[in-house]
Formats: sequence, structure tokens, C-alpha cells
Amino acid sequence: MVFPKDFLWGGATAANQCEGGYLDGGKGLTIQDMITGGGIDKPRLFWGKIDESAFYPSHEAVDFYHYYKEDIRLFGEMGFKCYRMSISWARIFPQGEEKEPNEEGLAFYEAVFEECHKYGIEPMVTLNHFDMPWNLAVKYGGFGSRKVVDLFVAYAKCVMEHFKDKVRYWLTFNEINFGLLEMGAYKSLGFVDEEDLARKEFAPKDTLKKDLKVQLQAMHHQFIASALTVKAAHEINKENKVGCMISHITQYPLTCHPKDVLEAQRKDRILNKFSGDVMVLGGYPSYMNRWFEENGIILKKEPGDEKILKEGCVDFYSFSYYMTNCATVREDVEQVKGNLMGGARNPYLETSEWGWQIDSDGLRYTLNELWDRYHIPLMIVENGLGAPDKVEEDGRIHDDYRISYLKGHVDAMKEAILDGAQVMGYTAWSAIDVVSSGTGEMKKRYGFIYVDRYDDGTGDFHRIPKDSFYWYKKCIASNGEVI
Ligand code: BGP
Repeated sequence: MVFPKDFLWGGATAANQCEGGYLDGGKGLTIQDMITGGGIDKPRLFWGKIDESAFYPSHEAVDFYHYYKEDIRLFGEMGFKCYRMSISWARIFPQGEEKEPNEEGLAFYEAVFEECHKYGIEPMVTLNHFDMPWNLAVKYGGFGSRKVVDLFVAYAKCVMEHFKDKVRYWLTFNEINFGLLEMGAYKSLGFVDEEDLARKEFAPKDTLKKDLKVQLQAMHHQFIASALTVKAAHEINKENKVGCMISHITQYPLTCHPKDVLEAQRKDRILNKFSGDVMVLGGYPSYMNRWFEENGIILKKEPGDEKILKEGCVDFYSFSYYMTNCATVREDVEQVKGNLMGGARNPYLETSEWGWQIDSDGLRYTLNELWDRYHIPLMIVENGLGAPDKVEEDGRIHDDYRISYLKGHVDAMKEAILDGAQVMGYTAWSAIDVVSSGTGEMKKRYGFIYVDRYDDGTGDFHRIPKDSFYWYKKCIASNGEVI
């Protein structure tokens, strides 16, 4: 058997994309509650307040808030060993800065964890998956302010204490490297862009943000918040394991021209490796010095920050993996879209309907690279295919395209383990259909379970296991041997 016997097979979701119940149980507004649904060519709208006549996908999402028992039962039926989910900060501290937590919010997650344990499912909790309380974004400019570090750490400590007997695995920030990009400035760092507000459109580009100085300072605050959380997690329960979570968009040189090879290395360092190096190795890598200098970035650090980073190294490296991109110094090449950012088209790869390049071999390559670099357990906490599934006449969803995508990636993981990488788990994105993070659509489905919910707000939320549900069940039952 190639996969270790305690391998964490499962699926992932995020609170803002699945829960709904956006004001239920005393929850406060989050930055996600303020942007409307969109589509691949349809911008999402943003007024900085809620317009009752518009459709906001996070408000009801797929109503996990009320369906969690049924959903977790289905996860149990698939044989999940692990369910990666997130706690919504604003369910616990509605404005982000109360002195006491909201008991109803804690009770909701308590019930969710109990349900997981009933089926032998280990919860893995992301503390912040793109849904900062709206109040913190408006009042403090999100992580731009050092004050938000304290507020985040207070929240993290509160939930880690409260659930210390129920949760072993924690992730601090989802795709922390996203903060470098223009899109991530809002979702990850909590910056409200005056230009977006003025044109009433949430339309950030998938490029590096122009205001890198402010962004890097905010990311520094996140790194400090994350390191303090890791330290606290170990003090609260020495069995706790905390991971970083990086969106790893592996970069290949488009050609073997040495300039393209260097360009791929440059992009890989800035976009992928930088955040992981800080969180795993406990300090800023030297290759960033030059880039900081060239971009006029001088971080404001407090005395003791270096020590905090050193003492707050993560226990495992987790990442999302959807695709690879090509890097080149040439400008006249065809581009493709992507998860967080695009790149040059790879002529050897097919793309999904949303233009993301599918590359299972790239996962093997990435796992090997990461293992060689860090030598700590690796976990793929997101991987999957967004597709517009259809309920067929027989009432079922025949998503063989998704099965083939997942098969390829499970097989790649197996090869990487044989190559010598230590991989501790795999939670596919997504456990159940959820609202898409990028476009805010329901049409872009990833789940093993179909949800009757559509982009015009119709649907009765009933659940239907897809063909991939039964495929994954067999895969898990055989510990990855039958795929
Ligand atoms: C990652 C996010 C997820 C998820 C996924 C798929 O960046 O962590 O929240 O949604 O991408 O992206 P999308 O939903 O835009 O297709």
C-alpha cells in the first residue's frame, strides 16, 4: 500500500462559500457579504453597503448552516477521514473587536465538530478563509493595521481554547500568498479600494497590486499573527498541528531559453515560495531583499518580530493546487486565465471551461519540490475541477470529467510518495458544491454532492450525490489503491 494508513482523505469548503445564514445566530457582516454574484465575463458589484435588490451569493450560499447534519452524514458515507472547513470570524466576534465571543457562534461550530466526530471525521479548521469581519476592513483597513494582529490572535486563541478537545488540525490563513495580488488585497488583507467603490464594481485584476508597499506591510502583519497563533496552538494543546496554506501555482519556463528559466524562478519565488519560506523556515528569505529594494518596500517591524517568526514555524505545509502556468520574458505569447493569476499558455495542456490549465503531473513535480525544500509533512488541501454539472434525465450527475481529473491527481500524489515525499492528506475542493470564490457563481461546481441552487437565487437546496461521490468512496475505502 502506497498511502500511509492514517492518510487524511477528505474534502474542503470555506464558511463564506457554503454556510449562508449570513445574519443568523448573531453573525456580523463579512467582506464577502458585500459583493454580489458575477460570472466569467460578468463583474461582481460592490457598493460598500448592501443593496436589497441585488443578489449576494454568500448570504444563503448552499445553506450549510441549516444542512450541516445532512452534509456531514454524506461526507461520512463517502468515508471522509478529514473535513477541511473554516470558522467565520464574524460568527464568533461579529464586529471583530468585542471583548466576549458570541456564544451562538461557538455553539454552531461545536455542533458541527460533534457531527464530524460521530462519523470518525477529523476536522481541519482554517481560521480565516477570505472573510474578515466587514467592520475591521472599514475601521482599520484590515491587516494594514497592526491592531488587527491582536484582534485576530484573540479570536484564534478563543476558538482554539474552546475547541481544544475537538480540533487537532488548524490552518491560519487561506492562501496567504494571495495578498500580493490585486484580488487578494480585498479578500485576504481586507483593503477596501476607493476606486472599486467609486465605480461600484468589484473588479480587481489578477496581477500584482500597484500598492505593494502597503500590501507587503499587511502581509507582514499576517505572518506575525500566524506565528503567534502557531505558538499559542502548541501551548493550548501540544497535540495541535498547525499548517500554512499557500496557493501554489507552479511555474514552468515557457522555453529552455535561460531568460525564461530565470523568469520562472523569479515568479515562483515571489508568488509561491516567499510566504511558505517565512512560515516554514521562520524568517524572510534573502532573495526578497533585492525585490523589496527595487520596489521601495521597507517593512515596519517591531522589536521582537524576528523572534516571533522564528518561534512560530508551522508543523506542516498545506497548499491548494489547481494548475500550472508558464513564465516567459516574451510579451507576444498567448495567455491563459487561472486561479488567482494567469500566465502563458502551455501547448501541452488542456484547460477547464474556465480556462485553468489541467496538469496532474505538475502535482507530482510540486510535491517533490516542496518536500526537497522543507522536509515537513505536506498536504494538498484544495484540488478539483470547476465544471457546469447537469442533472441528467435519470436524476443523476455523471461527472466523469471530474473523476478523470481527480484520478490523475491522486495518481500523481501516489507517484510523489513513491518518489519519497511525505504526504499526510488530501482534501479535494470541494466536499459539496459551493459558491465560486473568484466569480461568485454557483454554475462553477466542484463538489462530490450537487446542490439545487442557481445563480438567479432559485433552487430548493436539495442534495444529490454525483458519480464522483461513489468513485471517491471507493478510492478512500481502498486507501487510494482503487482509483
Ligand atoms: C481557491 C480558494 C477557494 C476556492 C478555489 C476555487 O483560491 O481558496 O476558496 O473557491 O480557489 O476557486 P474558484 O471558486 O474561484 O473557482
